[in-house]
Formats: sequence, C-alpha cells, structure tokens
Amino acid sequence: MTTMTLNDCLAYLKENDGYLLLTHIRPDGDTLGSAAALCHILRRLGKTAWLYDNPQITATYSLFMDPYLAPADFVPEHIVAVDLASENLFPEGFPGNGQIDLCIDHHPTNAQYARRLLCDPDKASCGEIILELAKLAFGTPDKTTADLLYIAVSTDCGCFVYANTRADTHRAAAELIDAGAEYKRLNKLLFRTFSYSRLMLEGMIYTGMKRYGEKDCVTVATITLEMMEKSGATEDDCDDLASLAGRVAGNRVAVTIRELEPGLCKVSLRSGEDFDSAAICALHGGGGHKMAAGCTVHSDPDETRDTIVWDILEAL
Ligand SMILES: [Mn+2]
Repeated sequence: MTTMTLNDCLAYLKENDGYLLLTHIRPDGDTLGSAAALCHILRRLGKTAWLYDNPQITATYSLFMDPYLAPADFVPEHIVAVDLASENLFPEGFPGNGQIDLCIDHHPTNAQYARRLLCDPDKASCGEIILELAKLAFGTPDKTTADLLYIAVSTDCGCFVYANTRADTHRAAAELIDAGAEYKRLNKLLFRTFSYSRLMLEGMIYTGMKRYGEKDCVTVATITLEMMEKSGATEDDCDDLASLAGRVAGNRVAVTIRELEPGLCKVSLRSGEDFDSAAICALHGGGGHKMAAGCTVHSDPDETRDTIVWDILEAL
C-alpha cells in the first residue's frame, strides 16, 4: 500500500485511463457526490470513467448519478474506491476479491485495503478532498463539479450541524457556491423534503414516545412493524431515526427500539458525554461508542423497552 499526496494522486489519474469508481454500500450523498464529481473531472481530463452501478442508489440521488452509471459491458482498467473505508463496505454485487487500485477517503479508520491511498481524516467529507483535486487540475471547479461536491459536503455534515463540521467545511461550501453550486435548490431537496410515508412514520414515533427517570431525562422512541406497514415506510424512509428521541429538551439518554421481526428488536442509544451508552449495550451483547451504541434484543418492543430502561435507570 502506497500513501499518496494530492499531487501523486492527480498524476496517477492523468497517467492512466479506463476508470471504474466505486461507492459504498447503502450509498450516501458523500460517496455518490464525490464519486460522480471525480467521474466528471476525469472526463474533463479526457479519460473514460464510469461509476459502478450501485443497486442501492435512492430516488433523491439517482437523477444526479444517471449520466455516470457504467454500462453493463464496461471493462475497467483501474478501479477507484471513493469514501469507502473497508472491504466489507463494497457495494452490493461487487466481487469482494476485486483489486482496488486507488482509494480516496476521509475516514481515520480506513483499512488500507487498496494499492494506493489518498486519505485526509481532517476533512468532514470526502467531497472536500475531491474539491482539492479539482482545484489542482483546473484551478476552480466547474458548475457540474460544484453541484455534485455541494451534495457531498453538505450531506456528510447534516447541512453543517453535525459535530464534524469545521470552519474548513464552511469554506469548502463557500468555494462551491462561488463556483455556481445551486445550494438553495439542493438544500431544499436534500434537507427540507421528505416522503409522505417518512413524515407519517415520524408522527407515529413522536406520538408514541415515552419518558422515564428523574426530570424525564430518558426518552424512548419505538418503531414497530405495524407502524412501518401503516405509514407505508420502506428502508429508504428510515434514515437517522435514532436521532429523533434525542431532540427532546432535557434529554440525557435517547433510546430507539426498532422491531426487526416478531420477537427481535434493534436498540440504538444516544447520549451526552456524561453517560456510557456502550456499557448498556454491552450488557446485551452489543457495543459502540460512549455517545452512540447499539444492540439487538430477542423480545418484543414492550419487553425490550422495560429491560433497557431498567438498565439505564440503574446506571444513572
Ligand atoms: Mn463520507
């Protein structure tokens, strides 16, 4: 494995041709926007480049990705993984034994599975690394690059509110807006538009929230199979449900219980730094980080709630 600088990386991309760009499983705005922007940049450099046709691209993003999706008969010469931290995150249908020539990533946990690696863990999004490449290649990104990279940068920091947001993240966004990114249209589409089913499901989740402990500091949100069916929600509508319970003012521990099948529930915990969510989940064979952890419990949602809430109240 060779570690690359931006200059090395651009030289490598200019030297070769026939690129297939990989996005990760359950693709988000960063992997898709970054890979599509890189694809566009490579084409501007006169190269043949396509995105692997990731079967899990959701409706919101497919419009932007369509011009770049590889035809079935494309035979790549070089494979580049984008925002893809380890081999178990390869997209559905991609052979796991494929040799990856280059990986461009921002995860500090990158598993160094590719022959060459350009990784900058100080960046909030992979899009910010691709922006640097675009600037190195052309001085300034064109409008298409700017739109695609705005999707990447803004989604990975939750529209500039997640803890990974830095001054540099805002600076990158400002550069993209200066380069013509349609940020108003994209913000509306990406952050202020939801499917009707998602909103119905959220309504049911809020209605069913329960609170426990001193000053009601433990909030429990439950998503049952019945709620999924009634709302018409699919997996695409279930992004970030674990953050809803934590929105309640005064909350210290947010518990989200999702019924996966009858008698089996997935539990997600979110807390501040003053509570060890991972320790609670470890009691049930799960784990994670202090402020975000998860486990699965073999019982129905009500019983799962009673068990987990008991454990949390004991620990508080
Ligand atoms: Mn990312």
